[in-house]
Amino acid sequence: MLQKSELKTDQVALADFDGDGRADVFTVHNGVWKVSLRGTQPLTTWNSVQGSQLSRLRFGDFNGDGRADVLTELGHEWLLSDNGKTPLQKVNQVRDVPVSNMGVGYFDGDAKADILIVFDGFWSISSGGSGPLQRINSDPKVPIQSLRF
Ligand SMILES: [Ca+2]
Ligand SMILES: [Ca+2]
Repeated sequence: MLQKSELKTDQVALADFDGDGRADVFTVHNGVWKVSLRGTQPLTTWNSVQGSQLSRLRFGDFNGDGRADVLTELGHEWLLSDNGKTPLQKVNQVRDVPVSNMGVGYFDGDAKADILIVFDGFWSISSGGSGPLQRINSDPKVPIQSLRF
């Protein structure tokens, strides 16, 4: 049975943190990251990152080990928490790309999640979130909020 919770869907994110192929439920409250495995287990504390907000986090298996990781941006640096459990560490440096312009998907065919950004009318990807930006397309009329992938 799924857990009963007061959380609303915009307060949670879904990603597979334990690598069992099933989605897990992630939420942040006062900088504490909590995960409910499969949505059936109790919410347990996963990590603590002061000041973190769900809207500024991106989820995907960026290092390709089969478990979801958490990526965020701070002061032109992209920071990754391996499996969402380790402290944030710098994996990339990209100027002028706010988290709101960042999406996650599998674009280049390897096992690692990539970051898609829409900036200045161009679509670019960063392979694994750590590679340099590579331009893949341009359509200045499409904001990233209207894309689904
Ligand atoms: Ca899972
Ligand atoms: Ca991973």
